[in-house]
Amino acid sequence: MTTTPVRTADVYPTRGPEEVLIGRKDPVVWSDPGTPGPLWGHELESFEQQGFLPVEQLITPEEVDVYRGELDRLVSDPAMRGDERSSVEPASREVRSVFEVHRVSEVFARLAADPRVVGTARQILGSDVYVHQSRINVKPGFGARGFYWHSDFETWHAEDGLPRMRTVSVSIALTPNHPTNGGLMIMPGSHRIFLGCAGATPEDNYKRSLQMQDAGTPSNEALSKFADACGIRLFTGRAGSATWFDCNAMHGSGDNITPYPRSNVFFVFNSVDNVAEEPFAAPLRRPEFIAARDFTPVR
Ligand code: 6CS
Ligand code: FE
Repeated sequence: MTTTPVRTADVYPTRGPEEVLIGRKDPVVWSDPGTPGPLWGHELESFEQQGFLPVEQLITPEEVDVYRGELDRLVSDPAMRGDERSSVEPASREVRSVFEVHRVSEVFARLAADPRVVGTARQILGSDVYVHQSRINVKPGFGARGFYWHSDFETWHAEDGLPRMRTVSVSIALTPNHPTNGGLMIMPGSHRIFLGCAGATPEDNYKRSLQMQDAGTPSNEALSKFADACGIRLFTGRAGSATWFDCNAMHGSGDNITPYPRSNVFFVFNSVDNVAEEPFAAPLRRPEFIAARDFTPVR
């Protein structure tokens, strides 16, 4: 007797025939006010309101040197170039991202488990957490491509089976984020509305979507409404700065045509009470290096 895969009710339908707007059904900050952790109460409130929290210095300049060195080592390792966990720039074929860096690299594993990092994720999500995805983005200069507007949760729900919005990302800058070199842009407050995208997920969509997303892309009309209502915030900061952002924040980044790389390390923490089920709107699961199936909490 075959057992049907366990999947909870789909409260965020997406990738059907029409685009849909659904009010968020989940808290943004899951821990009780006053819960101890790296963030102050007013910072948690700001995260709740905006859907993001910039941190001027999450790691020291000396630590940046260590992690930047590790990024350079990984990116220039010939073995990594051929590894399926590396994705390359469409034009230059330079390495664009390396996934699962918390498992590939002891150095990045330690950063994910650093109390300043995992402690903040636990404080926001109100539980133990595991790494759903990690990656280093090199975003070299001279034309590296950006990422078009999207909600990460829309993909993680549709393709990875994350049932609820109890997931938080942190992007830690390993090179300066200037206003000009393809920085992260987020629409403040956009995390409160789930935008279910139109259009079914093609088979092994991830092979294209990690270079340029098509399934899960909002319409121009929806993006115009979001931008008119929320505005757009560009994140700049020194190497060592970071941005925490909610899984459902509408965000994207531009191309980087300057000579200055915009490299970062990116961790996605998911609550152990929100583990991945079967995809809600995709024919197949994505590979485990993109969507973890090991739910062991980060200690
Ligand atoms: O598909 C994903 O999981 C990845 N894609 C983007 C553009 N952002 C989130 C995540 O790293
Ligand atoms: Fe994203």
